[in-house]
Amino acid sequence: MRPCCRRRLHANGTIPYTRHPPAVHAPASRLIAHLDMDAFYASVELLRYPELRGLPLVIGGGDASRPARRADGTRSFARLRDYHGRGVVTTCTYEARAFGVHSAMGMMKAARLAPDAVLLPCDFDEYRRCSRMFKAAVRVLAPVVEDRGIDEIYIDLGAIPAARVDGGRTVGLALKQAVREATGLSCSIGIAPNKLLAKLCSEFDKPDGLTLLAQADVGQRVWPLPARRINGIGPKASEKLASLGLHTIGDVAAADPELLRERFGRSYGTWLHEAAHGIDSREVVTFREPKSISRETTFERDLHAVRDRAQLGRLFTGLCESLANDLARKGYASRTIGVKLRFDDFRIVTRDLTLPAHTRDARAIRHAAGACLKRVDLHRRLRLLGVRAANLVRDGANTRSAGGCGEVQSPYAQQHDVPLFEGCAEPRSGR
Ligand code: TTP
Ligand code: MG
Ligand code: MG
Repeated sequence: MRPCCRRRLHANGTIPYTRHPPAVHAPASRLIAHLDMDAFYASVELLRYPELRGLPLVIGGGDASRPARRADGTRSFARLRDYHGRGVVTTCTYEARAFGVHSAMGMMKAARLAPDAVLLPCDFDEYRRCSRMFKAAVRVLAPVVEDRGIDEIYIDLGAIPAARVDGGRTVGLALKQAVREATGLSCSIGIAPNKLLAKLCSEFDKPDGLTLLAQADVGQRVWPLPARRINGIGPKASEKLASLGLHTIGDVAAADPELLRERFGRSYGTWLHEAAHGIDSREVVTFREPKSISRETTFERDLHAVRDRAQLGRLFTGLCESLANDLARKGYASRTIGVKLRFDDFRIVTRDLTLPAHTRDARAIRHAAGACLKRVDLHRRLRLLGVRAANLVRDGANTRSAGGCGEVQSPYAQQHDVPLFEGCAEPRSGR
């Protein structure tokens, strides 16, 4: 890589840059697609409630927002204006986004922007089912796939000769068609020489988009974008970049890499420089062992360990049970069980415990998580509770058999000495 514009800071602390950042040598050309489903959870809901098509729809309500059947057979839906609580929007349709609503926005704020929007609760089982279906459809055409979560994948198109002919356009269209036929859902695809650019450009033409981006297009199509659009530049880094006068990806590309290293550390500074030049040599990884699996939930109102003991007990047990189910479904067992708590002052506390043997037994998880909780000062009220399984091994290897490590027994709290919160099991999931 050739050094570029080695200049020091301006007197005002900003990094000087040139209008035309110099080219940086890129590795041999590859062809990688990033596929991301459009408004995924909301689009899945539209499959079963087609009468909501074209309307603003927000996903993230609780059980109270479940649709009801009227006497005449039609369905009645909850509206956002009727929502009271402090849940956040999980996702929403593009019609709702037109009102300024977006994922992670507080529901009450969303209700002010789009009071007439329809509200539905999450159905993770259905989203997971559709996720498996779209991924299977892609693998029929292009088997080298990296799973990046419930609604997105990277696909290595290198092994598909047809993809070379037109830069991947025909294969991209075929992938979109296959996903639509398998699920009834639309997705957006970006095709580029690496994962970083593919992920970036899959968003260029959402929803239902297909974007091809070559290395030579980086200057024209990528550099004008805000630095935050790069996956890996979060709010803190973009704030720090902005304080240095670096707002666009082009600004970062033109900045002195030594200065970036000085300000952001050797490794992240080097990565920033390369990412801004559209350089990324990561391979498409077809399988990755998870480091941990967790479940957490934010409460509708703050709960106190003593005054809301029964409710907390039920939630806690439900989390442990969901976690045990996740471990069983994914074929893992865990030796380190941890808890995460967020208090009403937003302070986060975690505790964990390493067991003598691996387990995925819900009772053993509940017991270990309860022991972790005993090590936390619970005088303040809680906003969030989470349970985490780490130190994972695959299927059955070296696992504890007590209670049957394969099948999770449910409900189990009635049969068990619940260490802190008490109550019966009621499975409930959080993200
Ligand atoms: P995204 O792909 O980020 O969003 P999306 O598919 O809803 O919309 P887009 O068309 O912009 O891709 O996330 C996939 C799903 O993950 C989304 O449907 C809901 C869920 N999700 C959350 O639960 N919380 C979040 O903060 C985000 C961003 C997504
Ligand atoms: Mg998506
Ligand atoms: Mg996504």
